Amino acid sequence: MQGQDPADWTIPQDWSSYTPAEHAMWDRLFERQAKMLPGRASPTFLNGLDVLRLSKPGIPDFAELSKRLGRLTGWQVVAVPGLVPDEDFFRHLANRTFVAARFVRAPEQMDYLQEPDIFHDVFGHVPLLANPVFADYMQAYGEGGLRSLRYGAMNRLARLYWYTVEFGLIREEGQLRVYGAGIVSSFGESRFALDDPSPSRIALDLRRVMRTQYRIDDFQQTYFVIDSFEDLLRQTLETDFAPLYAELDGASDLDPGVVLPDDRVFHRGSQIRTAAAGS
Ligand code: HBI
Ligand code: FE
Repeated sequence: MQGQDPADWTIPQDWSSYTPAEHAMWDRLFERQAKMLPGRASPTFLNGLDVLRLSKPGIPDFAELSKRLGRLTGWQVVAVPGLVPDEDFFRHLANRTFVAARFVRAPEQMDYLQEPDIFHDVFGHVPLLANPVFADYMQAYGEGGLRSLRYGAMNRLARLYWYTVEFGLIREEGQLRVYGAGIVSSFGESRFALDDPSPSRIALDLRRVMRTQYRIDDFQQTYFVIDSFEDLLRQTLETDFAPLYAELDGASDLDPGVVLPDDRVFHRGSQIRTAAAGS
């Protein structure tokens, strides 16, 4: 059992204290996504749901989940009160520990909540940690995050996390699929990210993503597409980030909705949703 040490931020999940209403909320959220994700989510994500037995009813017990996950990729899931400071978050990832909220959203938050709850963190993030390549990527991200703090470049790495781990798309068998936790855990955005003409869909390039700002209060205006998790990991491991951070210091930030001439564009978004919201 992890301690209460502040830099650790972990707390007991206290699984037995969940109420029937909280278990029912998890089941409602799970059923809704499980019905609409086949054919829409990356098969790697769907496979993770299966091998981790996340499809069984009720809120997962992190101790059981961590045993299964640990056998597959060495990752553990531990409970925290909510968002933890970046440095502590990175250190957990570098140690193959995924920190997950233990609270379940309220019924009125069914369709949107700002702060990640257990459904976002466990249904959204944990299945891909069962995949060895993505498990390596998340650990490399944590190690890179700790290094980025020395260059004051945390915000650039946060963008990479946002446009891959949270809101990433992947092209598999020529089709675009969702894999980002923020998308797969969201009923509305699982559709919007693939089907809606409003957002752009652009091939991921590290430099491009690290210059691109993001919205936290609405669906994304641009989704970045990777060719494979292997390619994402390779780009990250092969990059020497120190000179990249220096190079990016000379480049301007990009608004979330722009399309550049040398972007590899799968879909040029109309940005109608944002224009309408802005009016
Ligand atoms: N804390 N618990 C938790 N979960 C996250 O996903 C998280 C975080 N702190 C910071 C953070 N994510 C992002 O800003 C990372 O890019 C650092
Ligand atoms: Fe998240």
